[in-house]
Amino acid sequence: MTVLSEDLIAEANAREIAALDEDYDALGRKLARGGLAIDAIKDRVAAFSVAVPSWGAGRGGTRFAKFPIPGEPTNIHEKLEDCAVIQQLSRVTPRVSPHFPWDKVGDYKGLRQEAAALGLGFDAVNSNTFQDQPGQARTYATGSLSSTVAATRAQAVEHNIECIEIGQQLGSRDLTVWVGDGTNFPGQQDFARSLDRYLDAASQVYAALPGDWRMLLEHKMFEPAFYSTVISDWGSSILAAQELGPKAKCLVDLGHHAPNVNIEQIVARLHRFGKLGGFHFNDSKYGDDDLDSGSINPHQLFLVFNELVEAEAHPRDGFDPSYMIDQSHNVTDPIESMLSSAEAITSCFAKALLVDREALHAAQEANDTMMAFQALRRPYTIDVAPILARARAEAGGAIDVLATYRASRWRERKAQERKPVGLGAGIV
Ligand code: PSV
Ligand code: MN
Ligand code: MN
Repeated sequence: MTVLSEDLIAEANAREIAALDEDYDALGRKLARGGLAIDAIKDRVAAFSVAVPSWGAGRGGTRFAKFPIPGEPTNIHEKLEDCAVIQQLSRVTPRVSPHFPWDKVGDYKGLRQEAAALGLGFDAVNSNTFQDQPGQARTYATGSLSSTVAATRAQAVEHNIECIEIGQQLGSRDLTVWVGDGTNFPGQQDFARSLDRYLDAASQVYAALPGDWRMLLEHKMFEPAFYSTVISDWGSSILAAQELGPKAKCLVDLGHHAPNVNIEQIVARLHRFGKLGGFHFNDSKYGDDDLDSGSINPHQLFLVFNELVEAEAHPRDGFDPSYMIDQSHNVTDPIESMLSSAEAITSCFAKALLVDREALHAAQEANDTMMAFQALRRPYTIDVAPILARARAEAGGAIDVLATYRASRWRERKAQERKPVGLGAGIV
């Protein structure tokens, strides 16, 4: 079952194919001069994928406002439909990362079948102990896994175990744990004892992981706690992961670091110690902005992928990071943002594949700084769009994803069918 008409995509592609062939052939000749076979790069790109977040399918909003749009999904079923649109057009987003209890339903086996019928699977399951939910016995105002209140810690452990059980029914194999636990005042809590409590509770979650599962620890420097956060940085994250055991890995959300931190170096460090578990891709100008991937600092995204391609070529203790998008779409149609982000992420991967690693390593060994830099600079400046478009078209996706999406009038059609969200006027 396809959500968009295959004919619509085929007709749109027919209008673009001649220009794409020309661009692909020209790029192929350019790459061949450097000893690269464009078809081999295209095959690697065709095998690449990144999961989309169920929560990213709706308009996110900020602490101050939310501006819903007509036709926005209001439940996990409608979110899956929208994710299927992204996958049908882009062919790089075959999995959805669900968040609980936001995506709670009665029948998870049924949900898995529903997703499969739409051409989708499930990625990492995200637990939520950073908000109180209606009917919840204990508040997380004192923290969750690190709370001073034993019954609250037990509740948070139980929720994470429930997420694992749901994930097993959905076919996931990772549990992503981000806790907002921390403090707003110096002296509010003891740094060491908070971490002890977190580790003790997290180890109970860890003990419930099925054999082939991983627990991805997501760190974040601040927000909602503005003085200290229990798992605040990659240092705390890797120490916790090392303490918990081999199935615990670190997840890097690109927006969760102090300003100007060298994230690509963190990636290399985590890989060196076998603890690179995955990513939440997004972009950031000031903090955890959840802006669209590559919209602010595409160069950083490229440098991250450069480390990933390097790591894959030199696996220390395996190499299997989960790639997910984690964005909040406040002023765009979320489908368009995720189409554009998936393209930005995939193009950084493709550019990283173009790096002449022999030349790079030789320049590094010879301390030839300029040539080492040029080994990264040259591929970064190459427009890889024809490679991505060709890979998409061969898989049945759209050459021009955004134009084809607009031509489908998906959102307008859904605006007629779906119930309106909140107070959104929706008229610009
Ligand atoms: C926290 O800021 C975070 O990045 C975590 O991944 C949460 O699960 C997600 O955002 C919620 O939007
Ligand atoms: Mn995140
Ligand atoms: Mn975040």
